[in-house]
Amino acid sequence: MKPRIFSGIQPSGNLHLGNYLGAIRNWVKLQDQYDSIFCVVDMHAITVPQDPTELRRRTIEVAKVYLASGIDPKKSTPFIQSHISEHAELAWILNTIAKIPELEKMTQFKDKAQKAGKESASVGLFDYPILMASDILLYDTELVPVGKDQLQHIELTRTLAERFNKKFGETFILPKAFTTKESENIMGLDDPTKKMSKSASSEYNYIALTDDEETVRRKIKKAVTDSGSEIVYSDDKPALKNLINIYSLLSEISPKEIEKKYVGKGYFDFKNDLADVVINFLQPLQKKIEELSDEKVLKILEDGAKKVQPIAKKKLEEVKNKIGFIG
Ligand code: AQP
Repeated sequence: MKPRIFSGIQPSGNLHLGNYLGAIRNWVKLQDQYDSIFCVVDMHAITVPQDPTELRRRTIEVAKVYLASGIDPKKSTPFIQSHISEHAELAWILNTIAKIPELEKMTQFKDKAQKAGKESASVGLFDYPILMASDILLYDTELVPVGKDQLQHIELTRTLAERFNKKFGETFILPKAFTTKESENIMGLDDPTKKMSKSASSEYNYIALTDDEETVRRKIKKAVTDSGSEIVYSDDKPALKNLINIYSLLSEISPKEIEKKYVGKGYFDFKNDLADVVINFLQPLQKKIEELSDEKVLKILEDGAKKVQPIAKKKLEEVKNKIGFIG
């Protein structure tokens, strides 16, 4: 039996290059070696307000991106989180062994609560990492391919699994995070100190996977750069480093080679070529997305839910039995 990986993306906005380079790209590579489960985490998405019609549309859209990017339903299992009620049930049980300070120190909660205004942040937003732990632990996941921003949540998942195992006996596998060095964090085009994010207030923060040619050129033109005019890959130039990373990951040309290519040239040439690289990547992906019908995608998601349901059911029954619930 192959070891299992689990990961997911929230249908909370337009998917962007960060989601692709930080997560989906790795999933596609890993699906041959691992028993792969990829979820559209709609229950996570509602931790911040969502328009119901948009949520439905985006849930299907995220699944289309998975499939168009190369997630193959013959090798992997995509499904919608809310179709498997065990996620919420296990999250409730894990809530009872998690400690409030453990959640209070989660960076993502602090950032998002600040964005929402502390008074308006939902309890669901606070509890988000526990639901994520439940997603992962339900399926005996060994590896979780995520972007760097999620590492703290995986650490908490391990802590909770260990605590449960100690208290009630061996039940959960302790999962490990999987990240790749280059794609650890794709930063915002408008601010290289913050990650590219679908819920960013400005559309100039991200390149959405659905952006058209004109939009990509406009956003890259507007992307912030550092002082000086040379194209160098260095920590002192975080904005440029981020743009070179995107260029490199999408073109498979190393940052060193990119530096060489632009000796004697400036930002104008570099940004023009970067826009070409991004557009050349996005256009075939967008064509594949358009070719997928909603009906076909929903069928794949339903089949996926049917496949994972018995795994989730069995694990939850084991947990309920161990904590003393009458089956
Ligand atoms: N900027 C990023 N760089 C690398 N990886 C990223 N991911 C997200 N942003 C970047 C990875 O994408 C996966 C799905 O993320 P998510 O939708 O579950 O939530 P998120 O991490 O909170 O992503 P966003 O885009 O910032 O969404 P919002 O704004 O809705 O919260 C994860 O594996 C994540 O690491």
